[in-house]
Amino acid sequence: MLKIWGRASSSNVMKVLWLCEELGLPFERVDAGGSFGRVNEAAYLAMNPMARVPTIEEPDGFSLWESNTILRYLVGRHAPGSPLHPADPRARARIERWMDWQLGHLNGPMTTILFTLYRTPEPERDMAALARAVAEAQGYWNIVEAALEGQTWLGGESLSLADIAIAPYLHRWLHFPIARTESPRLKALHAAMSARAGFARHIGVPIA
Ligand SMILES: N[C@@H](CCC(=O)N[C@@H](CS)C(=O)NCC(=O)O)C(=O)O
Repeated sequence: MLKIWGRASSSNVMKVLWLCEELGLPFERVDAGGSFGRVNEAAYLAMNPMARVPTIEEPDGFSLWESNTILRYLVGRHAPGSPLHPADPRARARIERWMDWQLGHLNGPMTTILFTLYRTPEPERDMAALARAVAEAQGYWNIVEAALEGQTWLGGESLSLADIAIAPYLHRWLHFPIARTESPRLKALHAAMSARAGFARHIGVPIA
């Protein structure tokens, strides 16, 4: 059975868990990272030299790290040509750009907000950095809000890896105790995600 190494509270682990549910793929999740440690043990580092989560491990010993690469790999292996990650180059590229954008742009300010509000004691919080991160993230979410005009899903007509890659961050953005611009299309996307069992189980949970 597929083994997924990583704590359930990790956004990057959450993406992989939701995809496995969409694919109907049985898996065993093993706690690692954060207070669970393990990521600096030699056996883990041999699979993932970045000492981060998630890492997937298949029964024959094949292992892989980088969450968005894992998403692409699992669709390619278990549901090639699926609308989750279609074969058509243009349809695929429209989805992949949001995956790269999530990693290259959205991730930074969203991590700052999470760490400031949930991982740092109140007296030690850098509120100026928090304000800068909220402003930057708001700009990025405005881009998503505009892109959703006339469509429910981010990458096209149906659920795709674009949605799964941004899902943990969308859930957090809409639930962080911060001031946000009204965003009806983001809320509609979140509602559509919430109707999927895998999202509800692994992502639509209290922020920790
Ligand atoms: N680009 C990597 C980032 C992986 C990453 O930074 N994961 C975080 C959790 S979201 C982590 O491992 N943090 C350290 C830890 O949990 O011990 C990916 O998408 O997989």
